[in-house]
Amino acid sequence: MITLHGFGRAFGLPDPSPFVVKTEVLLKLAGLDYRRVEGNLGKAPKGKLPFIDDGGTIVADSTLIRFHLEKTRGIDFDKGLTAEQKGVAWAFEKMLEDHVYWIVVHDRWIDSANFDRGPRTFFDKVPMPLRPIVVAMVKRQVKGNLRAQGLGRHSPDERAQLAARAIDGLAAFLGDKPWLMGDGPFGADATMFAFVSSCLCPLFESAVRTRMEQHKNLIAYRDRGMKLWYADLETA
Ligand SMILES: N[C@@H](CCC(=O)N[C@@H](CS)C(=O)NCC(=O)O)C(=O)O
Repeated sequence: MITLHGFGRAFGLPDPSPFVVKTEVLLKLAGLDYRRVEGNLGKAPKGKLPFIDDGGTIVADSTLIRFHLEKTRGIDFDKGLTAEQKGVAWAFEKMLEDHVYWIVVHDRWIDSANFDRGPRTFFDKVPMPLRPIVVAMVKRQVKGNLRAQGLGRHSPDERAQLAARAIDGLAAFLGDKPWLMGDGPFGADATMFAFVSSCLCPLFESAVRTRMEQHKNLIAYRDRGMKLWYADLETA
């Protein structure tokens, strides 16, 4: 049995981390038995979640977990796609993971109202009077990461422009197909579902969410994934 170390259900989402959701959907797509546990960042091999424990083999990073599942279980999450389609799917995945992700992080952690509704609750277990110190420290780290990545240096309007281009591209490519590459779902849908549902999360006000809500096909895509993989949460 595979153990998936994530953050746990939060914000009305399967997990606050899109990378954990992606991994869980990959496990579901593969039809593998797994259990979810609340991970400990201090014990995570790369200091990030998700990671999995597969019978004693620890694998960290959602993409490396995908490779591990493909290698050890003989699964091909892209089965049936041409090399060109695989390239396109990969480019969309990485646009979401390495670009849109940071805009989502900015929206959740730097906007005070969003932070109070969401990430602040991660610290509820930290005892007072330590809590505000830990919150300030982690917020400073996140701000530093956003600056290092680069998106933290842009104005809100510039970030919104960048997000709009990505979201409009995703919506245009999806068109009226049920899944990103057509009759799927394929591996890229694990990533796409994770990010579309994260961006549409009603808890947070953001330009990303507003833009995404303008695309009915992305909303329908999120709903399709919820129904297929998280019917329990959909009705919760
Ligand atoms: N490339 C990694 C990214 C994972 C990641 O960024 N996880 C975040 C949560 S969304 C995390 O654990 N951050 C904790 C930290 O940076 O301290 C993957 O695909 O799994």
